Amino acid sequence: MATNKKRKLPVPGVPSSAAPSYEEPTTPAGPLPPKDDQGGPDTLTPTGVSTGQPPESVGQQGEFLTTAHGARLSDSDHSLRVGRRGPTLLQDHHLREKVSHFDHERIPERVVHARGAGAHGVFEANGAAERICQAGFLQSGVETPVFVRFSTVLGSRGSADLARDTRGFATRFYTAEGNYDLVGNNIPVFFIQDGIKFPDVIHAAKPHPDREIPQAQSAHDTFWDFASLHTEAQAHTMWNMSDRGIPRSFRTMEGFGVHTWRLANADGKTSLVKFHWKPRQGVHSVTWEEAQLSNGSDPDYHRRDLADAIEGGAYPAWDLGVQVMPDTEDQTFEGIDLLDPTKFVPEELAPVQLIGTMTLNANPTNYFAETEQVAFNVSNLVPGIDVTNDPLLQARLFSYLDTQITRLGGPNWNQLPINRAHAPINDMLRDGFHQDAVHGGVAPYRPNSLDGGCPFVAGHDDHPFIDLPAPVEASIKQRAHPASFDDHFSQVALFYRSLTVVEQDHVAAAYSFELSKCYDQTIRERQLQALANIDADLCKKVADGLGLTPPAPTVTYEDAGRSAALTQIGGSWPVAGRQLGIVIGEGVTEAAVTTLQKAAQAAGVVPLVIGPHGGKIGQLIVNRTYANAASIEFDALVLVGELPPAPDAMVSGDTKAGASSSPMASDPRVVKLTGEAWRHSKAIGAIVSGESASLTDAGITGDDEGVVVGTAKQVAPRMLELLAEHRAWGRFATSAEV
Ligand code: HDE
Repeated sequence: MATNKKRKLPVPGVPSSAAPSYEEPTTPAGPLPPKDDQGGPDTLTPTGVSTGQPPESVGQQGEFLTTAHGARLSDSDHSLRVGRRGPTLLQDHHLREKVSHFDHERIPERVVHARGAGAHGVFEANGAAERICQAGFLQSGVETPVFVRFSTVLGSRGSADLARDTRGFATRFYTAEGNYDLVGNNIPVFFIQDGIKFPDVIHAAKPHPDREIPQAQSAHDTFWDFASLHTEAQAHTMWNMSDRGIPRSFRTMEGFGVHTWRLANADGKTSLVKFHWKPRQGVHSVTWEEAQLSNGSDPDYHRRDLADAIEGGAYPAWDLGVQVMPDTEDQTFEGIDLLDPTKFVPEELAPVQLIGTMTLNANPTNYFAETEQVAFNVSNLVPGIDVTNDPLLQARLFSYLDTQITRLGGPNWNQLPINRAHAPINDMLRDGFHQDAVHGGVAPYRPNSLDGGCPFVAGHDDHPFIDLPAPVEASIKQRAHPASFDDHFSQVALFYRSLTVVEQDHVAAAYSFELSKCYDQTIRERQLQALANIDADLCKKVADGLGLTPPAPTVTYEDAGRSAALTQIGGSWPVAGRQLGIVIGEGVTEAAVTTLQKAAQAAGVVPLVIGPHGGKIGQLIVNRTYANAASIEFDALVLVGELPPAPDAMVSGDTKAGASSSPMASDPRVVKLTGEAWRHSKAIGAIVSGESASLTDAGITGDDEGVVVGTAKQVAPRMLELLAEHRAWGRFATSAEV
């Protein structure tokens, strides 16, 4: 994996590692090297030995176009035909090879988590885990290459990034003891307690089988039919309805291993742990309106954001942490059954102890080869990390290996470059579709004497994987769950009541939206009953939204308390990789813009100039125009000087521009942009002496919360402070004030 030197680009997004010539090049040249921000998997043989080749040498070599068997070609634009106007010949091997390969370019997309984005990086352990885990990659100072894939769950590969959904957070550590895959989510609880229900919940959440709609959404009857009947799903559903379901960025998500895992230290002493990824960028979300706007104007919002941040040098980083619980016989902690994946352990009961840091520092070189073909496997474990009897986890141990066989076309998917372990491999697995290795010897079996007894099993001192011995209660064979799995509501109430009023309002609005999209009244009423069992206030807000009467609760349980760690509001975080929109007009004072740009760049923020037309205004390069800028692109906005209507704003019929007879002093698209930034509680600045007509047209005054008016030198530092708080939270009207 290539590691990059940190660098800063003013505006990430350039498509190639070299500027293209205007005319088509005519002199033969080798393939261009990848862009500085790109990395590929290490070049290893199928058995894990380094080839010593640079990553970019693998796919393409030489300066000439060839067939797949290496013959140089002189023409790839014309098929071999009888004369100039006659039929095409079957003997055209190049046509057949080219088209036939194209016909087979697609592989089945993932059944779930089909849409994702990946990045390479490195994990460095701080040594704090040594006392509980013997895994080599967790020992102090050890650096391990990683590949991470973030994803949505429900949508197909081409769906929009900002669906309300759980996000996958899958990390592969290429450790010296074999690959370790931590395949988690951005939400610490799951819909079901037993893996046998997974096909049910996914069938319910996926588009209806008759018309295959809606795409990438839970706002439909089958999902709420299942969730309301199967109340153990209420916990995960509530997290999805909260702001966690619409993250601002993959970079601003927490990650969770969800299940409880069993670790063993060098002395064989075991503990139970929950894994957490804590983003150094903070945990932030978009508003629901931003999510909807983005799905229309930039459906690749999260994918672009991750790639741009890495390309721009704002490398996202997460601390890996563990909550450590004693490995007791009943495997419960403070009354929480650690084998129940619909429950989490509040951080107040077991603090998250940080054991290392992951930094993502390179984009993939090729989406298909890396992000699409990466095949995570929950049973990729290393010595010192073992599973528990969580029935959801147990089913996953089967599913991941099984799914890759169909998805990647056979049993040798472990040999694909992105899946190869960085440890020596000698596995006695042989043959099968797409066998890349040329295995030697005659005895792929044990015991043997013909290959000298090779390969040997590892002794204790050779650090083998150990299936940790675990007592199993004397029992009968049955399909049943323990009584401790019966509480479906207490922690859901805990989650809701731990949020601030702004966040609670968002939850209520999300339920109202989703249920209003259901056609069936019974399903709405049944879900309202579940909400009544969680929190009467929430139930009433949603019932009001649906025009229904809130029902009375049907269950009682002990209050599970509150957890301050669950709110996303109230704090200040690094701003690197955020985007600042700088709106300018003709005749702008360039010095003011330069001051803003310099201040932004010094903080790692990407300044994007938005002008009335493309190209340049004075010496300033325009990155977006009034016509193509979308409010969701910018985390904060500064209006520089007066911004009168541009000529194209007046074209009648331009719905985005507004009516041609607009009485506004400012361009209506700037007013719309500013109004949206206002509604989404983003920081807004205006560089004017006196009043800003654009602010006034958008109904905003200089005294409003999160609004700064003044000179560039006054506005720039204040904007960065406001940006660090993510939003001007006080601007949201809350139900508490009504
Ligand atoms: Fe997955 N899951 N899952 N899952 N999952 C897949 O594996 C499955 C579960 C998660 O970026 C599939 O390679 C079953 C929990 C992520 O490539 C499949 C059950 C959690 C990803 C599969 C679960 C996850 C997957 C689809 C219930 C959070 C994306 C393609 C027993 C802890 C990985 C693939 C990537 C992907 C099955 C439950 C997270 C079909 C049967 C719980 C992040 O094998």
